[in-house]
Order: sequence, then C-alpha cells, then structure tokens
Amino acid sequence: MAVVEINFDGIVGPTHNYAGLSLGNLAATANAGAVSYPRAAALQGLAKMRHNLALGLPQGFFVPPPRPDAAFLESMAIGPGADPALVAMAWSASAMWTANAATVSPAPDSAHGRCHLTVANLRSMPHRSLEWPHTLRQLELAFAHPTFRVHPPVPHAFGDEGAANHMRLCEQHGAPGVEVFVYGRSGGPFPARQHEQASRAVARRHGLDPARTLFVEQNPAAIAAGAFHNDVVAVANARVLFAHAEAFADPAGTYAAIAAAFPALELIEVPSAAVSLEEAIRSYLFNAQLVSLPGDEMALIVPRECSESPAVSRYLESLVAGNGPIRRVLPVDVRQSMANGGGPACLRLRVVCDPAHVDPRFLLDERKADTIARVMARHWPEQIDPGELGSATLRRAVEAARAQLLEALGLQILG
Ligand code: SUG
Repeated sequence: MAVVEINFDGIVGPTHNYAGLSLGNLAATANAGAVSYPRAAALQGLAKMRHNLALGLPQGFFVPPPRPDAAFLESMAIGPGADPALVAMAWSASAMWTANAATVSPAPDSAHGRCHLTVANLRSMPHRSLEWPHTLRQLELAFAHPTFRVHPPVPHAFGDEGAANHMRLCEQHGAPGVEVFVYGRSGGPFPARQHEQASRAVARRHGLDPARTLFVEQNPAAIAAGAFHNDVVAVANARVLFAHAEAFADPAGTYAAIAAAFPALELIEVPSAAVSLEEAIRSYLFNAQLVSLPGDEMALIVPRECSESPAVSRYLESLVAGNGPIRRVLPVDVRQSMANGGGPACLRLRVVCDPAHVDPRFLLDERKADTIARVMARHWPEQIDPGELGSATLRRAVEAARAQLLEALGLQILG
C-alpha cells in the first residue's frame, strides 16, 4: 500500500473539563469554571473523525490516558482540601489535543529512511507535562513496526509542544519534504512554549537534511494576542502554506527561506485588513485541517465558529471563489474542545506512512466508530462541574468509562 497521511485524533476523555489551566490560551481562560459536557465533547470529536472517513481519508485515533493521574496526586501529596487547580491538573483531559503529542518526520525526510516520532515534553503547562509517559507507551504500541522510530521527549529544560509548531511542505506526502519548525522567544505576557533548542534537537534526532529543514520564529505579538501554538495562525499541506500575515516574526524572510528550500511553494497569506489577528485567533480560522482529498483537490476543515465571524466568512467565500489550490471549506462542530482552545487541527496528529505498518487497533472504520460511540453514550459523564473534580464517585465513574473503552478496542494493555 502507498504511503498516505493518516490523522490520529485524540479520543476526548471522560474527565473533559474547564479549569482555566493554560495561561495565554484565551478561550480556556475565558471558560474557566464553566460546566463541561464530556459525552457531547467526545461525540463531537468522533463525528469529526467520521467526517474525514466519509471524505475518503484514512483515520486513526489515540485513547485517553488514565485520569485522574494517580502518580501525580501521590507525588504532590494532593489530598482532601487541596488547591483546586492542582486537583484539576491531575484530572485534565488535555491529551485529546494530539497535535501536541509528538513531532513526526516521515521516512522520506530522514537520512535513516524511517518515520521518526519524538514525544513532546509539554513542560510549559503543569497539567500537560503529565501527558508524555502515557503518550510514549501508546506511540510505541501503535508504531512498533521497524519502519518507525519512537523517541522519548527531549530534556525538560527545553519546552517542546510537538507538531503544533511544525509544518511540512512536499510535492506529495510520500516524497521528501521541507520541514519548518516554529519556535517562540520568551518576553511577552504569556509563555513561549516551543523552545528553539528543542526543535533543533528533534530535527537532529530525526536525521533531517539541513538543506530541507528550517527554524523560524513565531511573531511575539501573535503569542501575546493568544496564539500559544503556531497552528493557531498557520497551517501547511503539500505545496500550500496558509498563514496569517502576522504569524511569523519576519514574514518576508520566512517565506523567502521556505521558497528557497521548496520552490513549488504556494503561499496563501491572509492580510490583517481582511482578518485581524484577534479575529483569526477568536475564530480559529488557521486551526483547520488542510487536507488533500482523493483526486488531489484540497479542502480546509474549519471549526463552525468561522461562520460566526463576518470577516472570516467573507474571506473564506473569496478564497473558494478564487482560483487557488483550496477548493472546499468544510465546517465541523467541535465546540466543547474549542472552548478550551482546541480546534480541529489541535485534535489530530498527522503521520505519513503505510497504514499496513500501523497497529490496526489504532485505525478507525465505521464499525469501530459505532462501537466507540456506544461506549461514550453509555459511560462518559454527561456533564462535569469543575467543583466535582476530586470526588470519589466521579473518579470511579471515569475510571470505569476508560476501562470500557480499552476493552471495546482490545487495548487493555494500556490500562
Ligand atoms: O495546551 N488547552 C490546550 C489546548 C491545546 C491546543 N492545541 C493546539 N493548538 N495544537 C492547551 O492550552 C486547557 C485545559 C484547561 O484549562 O482546563 C488546555 O490545556
């Protein structure tokens, strides 16, 4: 079978909640303390996966880690009366945003001829720093075939947030590509989560060709405006880079460097006059899945919130009416995730490989989606008030829910 791009979405865990844990993520901060709807959130995520399947795209998934995180509760001696923020960290369902699970370099880009995955340490946010051990176990299982190489995180001194700060341009997915790593510099009101030295270490580990590897700085003003990851303001697929005019610290220099390494580049830059940086971040226009459909037409899978912004709607109409490479705009409803700052692109990790080399337990088809939906409908809590986090009754319910999912998928080994 040919090499294809597979999107691996994170199944939304049964503890999905709004605890306001991510400084610099404006949606998550605005919704801190709100009641969440884990069942609806999980079904929305699953519907997005089915939408991709219906488009003829291969689809995979990852399962949520055990939450609450017992090792964290114990090592921090979190007991009754503890700071609610600490309790919420242990209960976070943030592993659903698999764009932050790892950085992936497909085999054609690597001197080793293997597909490399480096698990992200996510060290900038305490709740997210708890994700990597389970992610590592899961990736080692899903990608055990010798054509893959799964690496543990880079040292925690250097923050790494995975594929959310990484873009790839190529003629076709299976051809050698140019990989663009986007890092931030600290200094603004919010943390810069991706460190340059982490990106450089990942590129070295993956055996990338320096002539086809770029390191570019994110615009500090974009981080200050709420673009805590590059994928909030830019996305790439095949020959296309779709970016906001204020995404990079040096936009002209960035485009010139990419074009020098990849002359076939088709740049679609959205000017601030058409969509302001604030509107881009509010609507998550760029946190879209830019995908090549069978037949090679390109589609932009955007969150429904885009249609609520007159400026973004106008822009998208003109985009499709023009003669550019993006031929279709397809809205999806992931509102529960969006309220925590996670759009369609945050919910997926792209892996370019031969599907026959992936452990089939992590690949989705309609029948399996029906099974997963049944487990969610039956076992995922309908709603969670953040005040309930820490409750023994809720803990039993969410642990049982996850166990049911693992059993239905034959993945008890991750229990
Ligand atoms: O890391 N939100 C996530 C959203 C991640 C989005 N991912 C990408 N852009 N690729 C984050 O800020 C909020 C959880 C809370 O506050 O309860 C949260 O972790």
